[in-house]
Amino acid sequence: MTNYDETKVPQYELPCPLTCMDGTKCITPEQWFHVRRPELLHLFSENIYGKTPDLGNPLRAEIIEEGLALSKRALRRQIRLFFPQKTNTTATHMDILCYMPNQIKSPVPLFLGLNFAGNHTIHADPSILLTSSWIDEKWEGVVDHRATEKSRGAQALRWDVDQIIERGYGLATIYYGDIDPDFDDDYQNGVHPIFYRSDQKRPNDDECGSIGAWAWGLSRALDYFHTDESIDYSRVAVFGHSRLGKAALWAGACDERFALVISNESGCGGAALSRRCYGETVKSINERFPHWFCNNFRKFNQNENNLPIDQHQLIALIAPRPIYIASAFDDQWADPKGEFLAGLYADNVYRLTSNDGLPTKEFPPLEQAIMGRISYHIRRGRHGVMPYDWNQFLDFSDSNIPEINT
Ligand code: GTR
Repeated sequence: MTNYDETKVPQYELPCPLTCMDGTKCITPEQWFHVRRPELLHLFSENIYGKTPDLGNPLRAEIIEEGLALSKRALRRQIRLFFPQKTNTTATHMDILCYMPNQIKSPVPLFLGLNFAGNHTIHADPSILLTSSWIDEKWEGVVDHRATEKSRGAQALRWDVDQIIERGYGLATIYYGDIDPDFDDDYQNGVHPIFYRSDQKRPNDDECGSIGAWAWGLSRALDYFHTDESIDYSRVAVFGHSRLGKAALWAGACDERFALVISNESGCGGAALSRRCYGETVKSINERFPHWFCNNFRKFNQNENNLPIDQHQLIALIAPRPIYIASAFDDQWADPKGEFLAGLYADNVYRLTSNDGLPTKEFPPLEQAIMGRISYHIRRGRHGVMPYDWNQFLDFSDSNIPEINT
């Protein structure tokens, strides 16, 4: 039975982000960065998301299409990144769709986020290439798990492309199914076979599942941005909604090159504290989506208190880089309060590393965004990405992104 009753949240004690495994408490940023941060990263890899191999070289990139878009206000660029090929691999490449403001000549800061149903769904622009990857049939215009012309622009409400461009940012997106199709096939499709050693058939219990693979793809896009002169590589924000918010948080935790992180309603295994067991739980997520996390995470089904970590420490791994955590009131499944508390309990690490953190201890009223280096809002309405969310993310980025570059 799903618990939505605050009085039934079990008693719990959270592991302290600043206390090292040998009991020493970090009192300097150096201790955090050299001792505690690597410890936590290791614990998250081993117990929740799984380890992701380092393949070494950046992926080979090819610009496959370029043109003016959005009534000439933007430059559209589509880049194909090729995965290294092995005989048993079906995944060959992922496509990055970029829009850059046309009126700005200097390298632009950029939002990078995975999308759920194909790059062509984020805007009706007819020049966006349709993905040939597997897509869930629950999305509009998908036939036999493939994209059709009918699905163009189907997710446009979630991507405020015009406003993003208007405010001087670029936007880059990748269809997450190009990296790993989102169904349980024992990791035979997608990029996992590329990660396997010669005698390996599936990930070990401490090796990455799909979320780890999606996060890996985000970092490979960042490698590419390093080579693209129209993008300011030092000012790339990683954004994600729901399961893709979990991937964005994990990417931001692992890859310190991401300048800013935005989690929209990422819930269980994302920003929400596991120990609260409110809404979606570790057991329910592992049972419904056995391919998302590493197998070791299953040890904590109905056993959250034995987790050596909790999700506030995932937020802490992003410090001192700015983080925005967003919730929606009707999305109790994602435990808005647990998401807020993860931000609050990461505050001590932010104060130690940046002298700034979450400017409140109180859960805020609806649609009153709390803006600090850790920011939070809960809006009215259901699970999704709404213009209200993008308005806050853009304001937050305006006040936090320039600073990063100095
Ligand atoms: C739900 C899942 C959540 C969230 C969501 C989504 O079914 O339980 O953890 O990730 O899907 O991605 O839309």
